[in-house]
Amino acid sequence: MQIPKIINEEPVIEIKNDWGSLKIALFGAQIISWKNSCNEELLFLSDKTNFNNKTPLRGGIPLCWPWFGPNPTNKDLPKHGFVRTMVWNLVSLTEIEDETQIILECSSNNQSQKIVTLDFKLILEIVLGSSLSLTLKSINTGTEAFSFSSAFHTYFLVTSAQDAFISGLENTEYIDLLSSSLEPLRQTGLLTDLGAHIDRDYTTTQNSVIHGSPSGLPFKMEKENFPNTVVWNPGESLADTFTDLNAQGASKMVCMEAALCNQISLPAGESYEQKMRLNPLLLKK
Ligand code: TA6
Repeated sequence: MQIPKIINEEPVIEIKNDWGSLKIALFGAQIISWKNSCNEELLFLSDKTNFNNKTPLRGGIPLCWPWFGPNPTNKDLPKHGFVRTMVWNLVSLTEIEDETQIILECSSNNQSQKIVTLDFKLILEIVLGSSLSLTLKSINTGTEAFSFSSAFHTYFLVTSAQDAFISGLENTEYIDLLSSSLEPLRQTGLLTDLGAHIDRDYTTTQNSVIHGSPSGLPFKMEKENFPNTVVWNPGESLADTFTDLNAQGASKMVCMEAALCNQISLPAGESYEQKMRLNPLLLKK
């Protein structure tokens, strides 16, 4: 088993195989780098990320759980839940033919019980192969049902957010989270203008494709049990007000997120599996 390296004071697992490489911070089980076999970075990580083991890391693939966005009943609770600021355990790292599988786990503890009294265990399987796949298993280890929502809040690296675009959402409905109206709107054509402030919840979606990676490859996001696709960029001027991002960073990122925005109930003793696969549309090996 690999001993995590310490990068910026964070324990980080580094994986390399014929398909590329990954860096995974145990803090949040967060993938903070994914490179292809040509050593080209595919994910955005802000230069201003706070590596302080307290605040969420700005970039890569944060995991939002047990709620996505603000907590539905208590706005004082941390946005996007709390497992992105928990330290996860590395369970196994296995080579399966030319792919590498990493299993990470986290469970309710004193820290999480101070926020909400849920008894849970999460198992995250990451597989680096021709695609990058993440499977999250949420297990209710308690005696009562609880509700949760979730997301893989992926930050894609793009050459220019202004020029990047998303296909696959044409003719689907979305809620504009920047508007006070919750009236659904309909996407006509490709989703462009991703450099300006955008925050949209496409409510019933299948696969979508992001175009504009410096690798030259479009990336298809395939998902199971994540009905929503959320698209977010703060835009340059808002990004400049963040402590962990700036205008230059915002111009190089687009979040295209596999999300379950409406909470679902998980009965005691049961589990629920959700999957996201990121697939470069032309493979380089
Ligand atoms: O997924 C979009 C969103 O919910 C936006 O509203 C925006 O705030 C973003 O997530 C980032 O949230 P964070 O808590 O990581 O700053």
